[in-house]
Amino acid sequence: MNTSTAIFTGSAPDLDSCPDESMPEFAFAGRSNVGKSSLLNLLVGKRDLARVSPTPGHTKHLNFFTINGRWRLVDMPGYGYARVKRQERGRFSKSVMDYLEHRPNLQCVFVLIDSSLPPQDNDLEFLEWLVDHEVPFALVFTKVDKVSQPALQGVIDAIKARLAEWTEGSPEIFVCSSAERQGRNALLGLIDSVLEPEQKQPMGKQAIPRDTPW
Ligand SMILES: Nc1nc2c(ncn2[C@@H]2O[C@H](COP(=O)(O)OP(=O)(O)O)[C@@H](O)[C@H]2O)c(=O)[nH]1
Ligand SMILES: [Mg+2]
Repeated sequence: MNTSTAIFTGSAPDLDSCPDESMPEFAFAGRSNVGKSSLLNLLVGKRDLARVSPTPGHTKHLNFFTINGRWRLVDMPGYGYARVKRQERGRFSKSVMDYLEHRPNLQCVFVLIDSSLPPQDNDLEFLEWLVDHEVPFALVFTKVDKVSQPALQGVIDAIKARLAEWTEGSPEIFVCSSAERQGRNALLGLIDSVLEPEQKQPMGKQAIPRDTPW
């Protein structure tokens, strides 16, 4: 898929302020500094559409980007950065949880996980929360340029082992490096398969059924 246009559509502090529900949405979630904004920029082929923050914990709103006038990417506030003020830190931000639980046009959450770190408690808590709330998700291991192949496999296996404690299904897994422009086509391929159901899958959300959280 080409991403011929990518337009910043708005910033929402909470679910009520989100844009209309007319377009399928794909959200990027993960710890602050995991590489959400960088990966979003890689997907749309722009260097600076989403701000790559030098200050972790910076993005506190849901940021919406309309792609090809047809679907949206959503850059979500990161969780778990210790220097964010305590009352803003929470477990995960309320706006994120409300959005994930109640947004009808949300197709899939890409959960970004830093492959250069051992599994982090807040990543695991977030994954368990998604499983519990039957939110469709895929795993995206970021910054793979920083790790060896065996180390990457170790991190992936560790996360999969924890997920297996909560669900029988297994999510799609992507490995990405924004620094080396790796993973773009695979991610766009998943998005395409949801948007173009006649190619492979049944319509829309049925491609990633909410009642089967992997
Ligand atoms: N080595 C490497 N660094 C990355 C990669 N992606 C992001 N970064 C760096 O990680 C930091 C946080 O990235 P950012 O996209 O702002 O993360 P966000 O807080 O999740 O949006 C920045 O300094 C990026 O340059 C990657 O694929 N490889
Ligand atoms: Mg960011």
